[in-house]
Amino acid sequence: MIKQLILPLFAITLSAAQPAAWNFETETPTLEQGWTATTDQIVAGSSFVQVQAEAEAGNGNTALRIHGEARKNNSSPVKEVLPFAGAIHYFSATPFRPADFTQARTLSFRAKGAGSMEVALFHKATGVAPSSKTVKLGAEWKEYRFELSSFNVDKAQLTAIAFGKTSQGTLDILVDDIRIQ
Ligand SMILES: [Ca+2]
Repeated sequence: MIKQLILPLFAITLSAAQPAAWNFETETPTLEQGWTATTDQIVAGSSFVQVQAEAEAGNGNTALRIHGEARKNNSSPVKEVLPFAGAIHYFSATPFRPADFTQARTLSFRAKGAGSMEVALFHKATGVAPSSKTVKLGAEWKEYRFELSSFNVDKAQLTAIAFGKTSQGTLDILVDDIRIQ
């Protein structure tokens, strides 16, 4: 029921946000383009998030900043949905249309911030339910690298990647150099 509700809402809310293509394998000043906020507000939750490209002081680098809070949902029907707040990137111009990453082996990125965050991969077979991993963040940049196979998703039909939080708490993170290759 909830899944059936979420799918059309995702499509309506986010269909205009994506560029036609986004190259993971070339670091450019605009690497962070194509990311957009996603929260449980689409199912009347109260989590909130801001997603923006943020210039680092002094070194000319730009990173993806995700800032907000995942809040517990107390009212029906939202209580059936985990709180979530984060940034999502769809691999196709149409959200949830699959893209083929058969040739890719790893997902890597740098991140820093407080607490922990989840990195989630979506694939066609499970729709809006992603396969995710939790990473601990620190005050300094750290590189994270995962074998795509460890996510147990179909690489030929990936639909989106997201960074965020699915448990109560604030979110204040920077992510950069995101690559699937
Ligand atoms: Ca960068």
